[in-house]
Amino acid sequence: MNKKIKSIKARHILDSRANPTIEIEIFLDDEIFGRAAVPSGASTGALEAHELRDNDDAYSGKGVNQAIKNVETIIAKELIGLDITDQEAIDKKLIQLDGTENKNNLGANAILGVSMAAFKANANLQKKQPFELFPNIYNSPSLPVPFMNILNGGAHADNSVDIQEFMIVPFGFDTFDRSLRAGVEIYHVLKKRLKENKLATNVGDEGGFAPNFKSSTEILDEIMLSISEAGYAPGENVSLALDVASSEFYENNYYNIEGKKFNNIEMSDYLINLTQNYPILSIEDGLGENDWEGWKYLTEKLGEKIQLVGDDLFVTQEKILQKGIDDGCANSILVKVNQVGSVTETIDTMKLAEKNNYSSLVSHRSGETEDTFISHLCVGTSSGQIKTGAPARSERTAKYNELLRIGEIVGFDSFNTRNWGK
Ligand code: 2PG
Ligand code: MG
Repeated sequence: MNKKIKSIKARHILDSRANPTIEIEIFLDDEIFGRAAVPSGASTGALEAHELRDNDDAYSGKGVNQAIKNVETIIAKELIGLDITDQEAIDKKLIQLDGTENKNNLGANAILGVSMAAFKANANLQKKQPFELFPNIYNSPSLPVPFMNILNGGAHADNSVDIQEFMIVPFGFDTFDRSLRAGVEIYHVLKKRLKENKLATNVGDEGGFAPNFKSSTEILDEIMLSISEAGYAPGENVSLALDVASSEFYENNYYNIEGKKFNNIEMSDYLINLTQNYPILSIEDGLGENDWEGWKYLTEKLGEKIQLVGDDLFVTQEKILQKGIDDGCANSILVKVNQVGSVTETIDTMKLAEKNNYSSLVSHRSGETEDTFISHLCVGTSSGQIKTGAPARSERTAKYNELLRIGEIVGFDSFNTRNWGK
């Protein structure tokens, strides 16, 4: 059994938004290898690890030839011969080779691709599923509650909706596949209702519908009706979640939403008001990534009642999460592997979250590939929740479908409801 890295191959493939992204293969011998592809965001946090793009004439500047070159020359030279079973040593080497805080030299996309491919090669070597190699951070391996983004706005759609994601959370079921079924049925009812109301049924980047609506409350009303019409009980077995992505409309200390200009107290009160009128169990990025004062206020007001998720705020980075913990901001972190750029650092951030009673919501990016690494990440670490878009578009369903396969191994009743309803 050869445990040593024999060769590394990098290539560009296309992501779900017709942009190039990097795919890596790490070979241990002619048969055993690991393959991984890197996702890409649109509403990115300012402090995310650096995504290296060519910025030349090809692909509107979004080529990844430099990142490919970095992998096949600088990285391959140092990694060939390393022990594939020591993920921490591999990631440490990658971070050292780059030498910058935010992976500016080699590119976080290059580094993450190698890190994930190494993780998968190790799983293949050990004849295990990738999820089996993660530390059980929260619990024993379990299937997550899906956060399904069924209506897209903000930077993910060309409509008039300011809030980026309206999600349904089918939490009140005994098994993962039953929960998924509820989400799918509601998605179809929503489509039918939009059609009946002469609203567009084209979809946004994450597979959710993207019609024009005047206000968030109109949308929430429509989703509530769709849940009921599909035969489910809003708040009892299916609740709602939002990703406000408010950094996108935060300017000069004001939030520009639905034609209004709110300061951080008014923005918080707007969100609090929504939670009083709708069964919303989780709000992500309700306030901007630099508005720590607003985050503290919102956490004091709502933190005991619902999940408050920091995405742009924490960008999956341990140090920034520590600041949030110290300052009393949020109670949950969104986990995106490419915001930090390696598997080990992702795990370390999740461990810090768990130690401080912060939940971890494992997430896709709006630009995705058919890679299913995050399905394994959320089951293995037992985060209990995954956000991976609508149950439509193959790059989104790839993650749900992988969870269905994993369910055959870990048991569908290992569904982690986290007592959402109580
Ligand atoms: C988000 C994500 C994923 P993006 O804001 O949470 O839904 O979007 O990948 O564009 O940052
Ligand atoms: Mg977000």
